[in-house]
Amino acid sequence: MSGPPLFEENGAMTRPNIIFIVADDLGFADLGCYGGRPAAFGPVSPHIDALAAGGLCFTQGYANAPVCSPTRFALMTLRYQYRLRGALEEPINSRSKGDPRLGLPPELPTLPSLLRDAGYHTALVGKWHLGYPPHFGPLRSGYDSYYGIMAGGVDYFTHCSSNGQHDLFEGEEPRHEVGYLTDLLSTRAVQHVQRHAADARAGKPFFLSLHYTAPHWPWETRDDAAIAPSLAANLFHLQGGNVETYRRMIHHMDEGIGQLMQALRDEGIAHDTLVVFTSDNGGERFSDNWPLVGGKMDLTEGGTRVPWVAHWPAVIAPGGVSTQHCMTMDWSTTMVELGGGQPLAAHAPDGVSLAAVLRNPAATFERPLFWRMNHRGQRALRQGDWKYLQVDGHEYLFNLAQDERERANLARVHPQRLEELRAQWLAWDATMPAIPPDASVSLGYSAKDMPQR
Ligand SMILES: [Ca+2]
Repeated sequence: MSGPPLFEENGAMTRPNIIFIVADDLGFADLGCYGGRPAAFGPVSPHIDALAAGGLCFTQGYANAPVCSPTRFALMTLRYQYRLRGALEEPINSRSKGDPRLGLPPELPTLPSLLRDAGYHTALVGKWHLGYPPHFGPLRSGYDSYYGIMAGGVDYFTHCSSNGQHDLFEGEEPRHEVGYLTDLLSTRAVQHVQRHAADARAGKPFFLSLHYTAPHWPWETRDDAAIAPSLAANLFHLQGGNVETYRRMIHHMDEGIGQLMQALRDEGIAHDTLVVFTSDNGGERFSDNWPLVGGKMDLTEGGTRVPWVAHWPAVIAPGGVSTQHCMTMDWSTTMVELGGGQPLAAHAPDGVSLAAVLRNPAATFERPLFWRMNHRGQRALRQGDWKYLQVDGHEYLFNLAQDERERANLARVHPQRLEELRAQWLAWDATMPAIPPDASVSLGYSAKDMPQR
């Protein structure tokens, strides 16, 4: 389980501080380091691009789901989210408030609880989206401290969710602050690093989850406070937004990440801190998922393939690119392992550790990845270069090495392979609880609001 970088010559184990940064609905090609185009104001993501240049970029990394809360269940539990009733909501919405089934059960071991038990200080700054108190909440699932939002999305200025209720909390107490949410989260993260740096240097590492809501709707930049009151009735913001606004929202997050990295350097702990950056699902309406097709809610590649950047000077060589196939729960499993956490046998991870890949990006291994969605009856399996996909009852077979845009359907060319992969998917699905009839699918808009492709 451990390798050279975890042990000093004297045998003492050195464990990294860990900062896990999640963007919300950020697409595969929204960042410069993933081929994104510069905006009119300049590069969109210079600080994240610098993290990639100084660390390791994954080109074949995925989210556990193409929508928010299911991916977060997997992130927290190190397991396929389909095992939990709350994760079968696509996604959890404000109507689930008070429902004792629809959240992350506090008795389960989690990424933060396993790290806390291993001696880490654990904190969540940002979005939770795994059910509401009194039944659920970050402080009940392993975080020592919490500052952020409980819902799937809030207005960046009023900090109210779709049902109009205030949704910014310190622990479980409402917190009222003036400011643009992305900046408030960045400031908190920087303060957190400053507050815990001395402990970290003295041997008590920290685990900080920094879950931005950017660049999720509503389409507000730091300069758009004036439009916030007009959005309260519908945060989906179907009458607004554009690519330039969207890119500025990413840029504001990127600036915060730049401040965070500067704080790590100022405190002298950047070398021994693992920073991971990703998105919880594929991009939404203004996102760039090129060359992938589809987006949020889809099991085509644009809905699930997301950026994965890892930066850890003590261990990861700069400038690396990895083709390792992986998904969210693999990263959770990796972080628990690097932190010396011990998953419980009764809740054995479905995730697989990527620690060896961080040390040697050329050392890839076979990693079949499975998905399913209630929405449109979608199924997907990635196995090597091949992908089995079902949408609306239609089956497809793609060779992603030749066609990652999933336009060249090989189902009739390779019927035997299609059959094998379908059988593999069905065998996996049989190990997961079925989708109950009352599981909800929530779409914010339809073709009557904007044309589909
Ligand atoms: Ca999301």
